[in-house]
Amino acid sequence: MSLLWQARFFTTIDHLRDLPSFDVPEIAFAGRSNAGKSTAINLLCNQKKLAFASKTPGRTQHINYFSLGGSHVGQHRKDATRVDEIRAFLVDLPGYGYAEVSGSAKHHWQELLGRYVQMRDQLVALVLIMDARRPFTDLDVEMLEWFAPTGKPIHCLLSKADKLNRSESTNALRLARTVLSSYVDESGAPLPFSVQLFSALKRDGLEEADASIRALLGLDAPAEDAAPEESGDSPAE
Ligand SMILES: Nc1nc2c(ncn2[C@@H]2O[C@H](COP(=O)(O)OP(=O)(O)O)[C@@H](O)[C@H]2O)c(=O)[nH]1
Ligand SMILES: [Mg+2]
Repeated sequence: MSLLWQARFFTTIDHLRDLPSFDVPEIAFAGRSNAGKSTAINLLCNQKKLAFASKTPGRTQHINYFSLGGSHVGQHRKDATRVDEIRAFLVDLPGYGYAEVSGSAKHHWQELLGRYVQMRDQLVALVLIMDARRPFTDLDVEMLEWFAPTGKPIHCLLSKADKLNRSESTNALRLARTVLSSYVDESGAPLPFSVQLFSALKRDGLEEADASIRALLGLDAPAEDAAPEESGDSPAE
């Protein structure tokens, strides 16, 4: 059982001034509308309706926060989250590139997304979800380039990998690695960007994604009061 299974809805915000002021790490999920972001979050968190997955894309124009820790699986939904026990947040960003969002609303969200990923200190990494059949669209590249200057990691999920056959998947992964390795810092060192194939439908890549997210959030470190001799054994997946 992953710690991500403890995720529960925390808050939804429309303005950056309303971002939670907790000093815990958060990881944000970004991607084009319809890329499979909600489906991926639900699967990773083992909950059917945590994030809103829909056939009508573009509906979730808010930033949704899900807390990890401070609650327990099986706890009643209405029980209060113990905010002092929250260990991390998963952040569901509004999907970008939805054609029917009007000009000014689109602009508002693009700007908000850009400022959030560039300025947010608590943000430790980005999970960028791209359809494996058409990754690195202009808006994905824009997101990559907004975030690159922070020097923080991006873990890419090439989603809906079940739509590709074996050789297409291999090629998609290889190509994505090539694109990502072209991003370097001022000294020419590669940025901490990684990528994997992911299929929510077939649950392919689920363990790898889960492990990456937990590692990026620093959730694998033993709890503070744990006896030192008990470390070393990792819990079963
Ligand atoms: N074949 C396939 N379809 C998927 C997968 N993940 C999501 N989808 C479908 O893609 C559509 C958009 O998914 P959703 O999670 O709502 O995308 P979001 O807009 O990025 O949150 C839905 O119809 C999903 O059922 C996947 O792994 N494989
Ligand atoms: Mg969604």
